[in-house]
Amino acid sequence: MAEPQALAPLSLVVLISGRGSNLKAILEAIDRGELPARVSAVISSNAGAPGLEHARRRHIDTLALDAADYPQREDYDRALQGLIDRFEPGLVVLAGFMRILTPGFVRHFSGRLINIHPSLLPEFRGLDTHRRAIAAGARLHGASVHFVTEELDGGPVIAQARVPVLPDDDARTLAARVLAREHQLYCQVIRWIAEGRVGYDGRQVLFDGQPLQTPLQPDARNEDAGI
Ligand code: NHR
Ligand code: GAR
Repeated sequence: MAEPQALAPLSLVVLISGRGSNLKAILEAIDRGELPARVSAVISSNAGAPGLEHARRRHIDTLALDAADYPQREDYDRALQGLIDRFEPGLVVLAGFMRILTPGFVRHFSGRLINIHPSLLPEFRGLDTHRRAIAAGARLHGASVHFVTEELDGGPVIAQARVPVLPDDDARTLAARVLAREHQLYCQVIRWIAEGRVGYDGRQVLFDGQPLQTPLQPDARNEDAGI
């Protein structure tokens, strides 16, 4: 029998627009040896994104692509695609990336493009999710990781983290509670993809080779059932 081989680390390109706390959580999980991946590049839609600094400090290639230089969305996305392809990533990770991506871009990276969205999809697609969840009287909120398709926040969901909405919550306190869970959730999903346990066949999510019926809930605890 051959010895089990260490997996080659999955090469990631991470796209951000702002703070970059999910990026930071990914880098820290890699540093702790919990994620068999490497961040090959970080690309921001905004040159002033604080998240770029995390990457620079670690001597990771960073790039910023300013929308003002590309009046047409297709041109921006073609340039972005060209930058990403140079790194030949196994996975492209949207981490607080705030631009809608064109169908050609999404098709090019199909099956290797994931996003974390701050709601329990299919609820609250789009922006401003925490305020909208509170306004709707939701008792349960959270985050979802999904493969990106042409349909905005409509791609197949891989995994979710559920978070209670507390009576005194405002959008800020709720966002902070969700964000802490996002960091764990995103690292777990990227680990499954790196291990080859999660994939996408163009239609549905596969987990250990089987179509996934409902989103995974990596650290659901028994008491969640009572929420
Ligand atoms: N692109 C496609 N094709 N499909 C998805 O599912 C995508 C996507 C691009 C980004 C992230 C998403 C989120 O998690 C995401 C998913 C930006 C907007 C948006 O309206 C909406 C959803 C998401 C990201 N962006 C505005 C735009 O015109 C700009 C808003 C701003 O700059 O503040 O691109 O929520
Ligand atoms: C996260 O909450 C992420 O889910 C959300 O923005 C935040 C980014 O935080 N993403 C979107 O709303 C995508 N439209 P971060 O920059 O600290 O990772």
